[in-house]
Amino acid sequence: MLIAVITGFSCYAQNLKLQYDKPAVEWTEALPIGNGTLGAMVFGRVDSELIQLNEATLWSGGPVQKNVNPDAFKNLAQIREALTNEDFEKAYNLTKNMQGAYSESFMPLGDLILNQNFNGQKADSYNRSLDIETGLAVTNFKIDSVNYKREIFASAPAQCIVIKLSADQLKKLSLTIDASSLLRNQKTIQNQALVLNGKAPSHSDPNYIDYNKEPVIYDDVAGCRGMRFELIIKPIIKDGEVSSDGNKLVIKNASEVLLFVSAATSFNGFDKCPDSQGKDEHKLAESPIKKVVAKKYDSLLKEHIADFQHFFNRVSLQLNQKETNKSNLPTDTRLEQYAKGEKDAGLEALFFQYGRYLLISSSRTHNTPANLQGIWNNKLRAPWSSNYTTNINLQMNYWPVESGSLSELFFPLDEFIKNVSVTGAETAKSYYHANGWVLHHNSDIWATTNPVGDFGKGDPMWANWYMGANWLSRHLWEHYQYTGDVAYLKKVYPIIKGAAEFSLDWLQKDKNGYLVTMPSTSPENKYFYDGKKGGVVTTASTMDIGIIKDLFENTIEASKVLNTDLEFRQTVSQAADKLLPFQIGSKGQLQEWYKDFEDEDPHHRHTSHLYALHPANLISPLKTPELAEAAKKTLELRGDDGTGWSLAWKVNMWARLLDGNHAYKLFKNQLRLTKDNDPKYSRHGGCYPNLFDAHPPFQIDGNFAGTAGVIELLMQSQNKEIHLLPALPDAWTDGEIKGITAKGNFTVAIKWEGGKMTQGTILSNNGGKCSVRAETPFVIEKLNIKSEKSSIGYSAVFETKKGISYIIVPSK
Ligand code: FUC
Repeated sequence: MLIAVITGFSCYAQNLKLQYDKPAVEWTEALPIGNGTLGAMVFGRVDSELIQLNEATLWSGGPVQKNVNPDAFKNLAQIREALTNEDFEKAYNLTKNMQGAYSESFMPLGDLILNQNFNGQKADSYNRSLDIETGLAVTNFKIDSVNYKREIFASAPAQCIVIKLSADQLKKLSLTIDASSLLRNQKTIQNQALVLNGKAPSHSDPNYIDYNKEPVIYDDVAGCRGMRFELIIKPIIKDGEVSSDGNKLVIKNASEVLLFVSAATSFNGFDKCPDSQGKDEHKLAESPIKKVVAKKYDSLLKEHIADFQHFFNRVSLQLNQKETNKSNLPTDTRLEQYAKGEKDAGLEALFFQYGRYLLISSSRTHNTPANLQGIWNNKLRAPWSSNYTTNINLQMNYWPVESGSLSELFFPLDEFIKNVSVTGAETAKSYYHANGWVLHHNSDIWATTNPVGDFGKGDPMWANWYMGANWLSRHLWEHYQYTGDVAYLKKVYPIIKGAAEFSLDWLQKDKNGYLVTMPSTSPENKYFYDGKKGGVVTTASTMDIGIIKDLFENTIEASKVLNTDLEFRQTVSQAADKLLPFQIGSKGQLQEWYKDFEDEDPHHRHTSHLYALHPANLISPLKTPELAEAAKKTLELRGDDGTGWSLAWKVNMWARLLDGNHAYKLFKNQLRLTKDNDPKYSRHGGCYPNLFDAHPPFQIDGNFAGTAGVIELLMQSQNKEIHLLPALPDAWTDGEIKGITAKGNFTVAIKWEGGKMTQGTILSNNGGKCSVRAETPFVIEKLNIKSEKSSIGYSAVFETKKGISYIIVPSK
């Protein structure tokens, strides 16, 4: 569907479709749809259509055990002593004693299979597509002069997936409908509907653990581990008849088939037994079906599109409109041509909007933020449990939520943070005898907060990382910064404060009187010491210092906004002043470690020590030019390759360094076609034929961070100002972005030609002061305020009125 966007400058159509001329073979060729809770991957196969299903709350396990490792604390003083004596090996081994159980895993729901017998006849005129402006996936093909069409969307208002099968001749639809699940289940036919009831495992080991004979278990003596679930598939047909064959539905000679797919679990909150205290999954799955069966397809589609576009249409992006438009080509062909070096700014804009599409489709369920794969997973043991990994990945998922104008979709993460602040307070107390709350590197729907690793079997390099609570608190603060919602800040302030309280207890004094963290790691890298020994556990990695400094600054700011907690503010402020300063190493780089150690892997995918540059804004070319230069050196040393998410993070970082061309180089790498089974296209970060980010394997964070990165190239709003076109790549000569959000709750539009801004618009949603910066001199129309030259570009400050748009044009 083409939708005209009235931009205020011009009227154009965005053509945002993924399309293919053959069915999906691999899962990463199938097309994702989702209503935030129910997800489906549509393969578009002709005679055996596969629609793989997920439900966002379907996880293995049950509520976390309190005080999971009562002996952990005993090791802490000894680790600190070993670190003071630089006995890194001892510190490493003792740190292992502080691990606990692994997080649980996100589970696949099942497969829906539609077998339509065409007596071996081949289809022609085949095409399938996903329109990301509507969330509608369509498969068309022709067999024996009949044109068949399958349409599918996941509706949030109707809380179900709607499928319509049609043909251009009457009574041509004969098919069987079956479902299966990798989880324990039983199928029945009830009221002409297929019903699959099942139970999730009581525990699943992560996919990288192979020492247990039974990695997936179902014991659930107390009814407290392993949630129940139900999947219902209900057909409504025009003409023909429905019957059953065993546990399959059989449809004969229908002219149109509507299928309604609904599913629910008994998940009732992170702290409730999912079985004995669980919700009634039957009622929950049945209730949407009861409502939709009486509705017309067209009105369900209309309702869905209105709901979806309420979010999607807020932002539009056009790049290089004069370039050859390739939107009529199959998406995989576009990716292949792009890999050969051909230009395709339309594909880049599609990838940008796809991140927003995926967030709208995966982040609308209470307590359940988008996980490592959003809500799409077909494996019993998904990579890294498809869990919440907090040393980068979970946070990255939410980078575009505010700037990409999807602020309401932050609520699942907001609720999750509240949950982990509860379990994390227990962990802080039992593990460290500390106040506040702590979260280590892995979590799940049960709000796990302990260090994972199965009690000493994991590597502290990833398992023992202490900064999850602190980093997530930045998201609460950012939500306030973007919305200006003081009532919200008041509600979440105790959580931000709790993270700061833990950090105050966690910090130790080093020999020079600086406050440092010990133990500490720099996820998931190693340093060399004593010649060639690889060390992991250290004192004060730069990331720790950056995260705590940022947290302290935000806590202080928040307490000022709320005019509260003066004494605590002073304590935090004194601690902030004593934090170990950032250090510049012998290569001119921002040092990653306490000492200027060499990295075991200089091109390591994590660029954790640059946290202060991005996502925080403690380092910037404007505020701290020397440190920004060191950060640049660090990025150069890390190189321009990496996993999907690593490339995306570097896009954001180069944008913050105001180097759009370097950022664009990384962004192009994000769009490198990846296919797991094709040596020509494998072994690199990039994206799959369905534009899912490839770590590889699929991991959705790179999609989201790529979207956020494009915004960072076109507009930044740290340093209490709006910077228009701060890092425009030369490759994007002309373009227009509309509807993005800047901190302070401003809606921003920018248009540029020949690499220069021609117009900016800032709509003030809250009123208040606005500082603007641009590369070239400008004037704010009507107010007649002229920009002044500054160390970087030109800037101006003006007072805004709520609801008023301000036009910014270049001055002669
Ligand atoms: C972090 C990364 C890995 C992967 C995993 C889910 O641990 O280092 O590359 O993304 O999370």
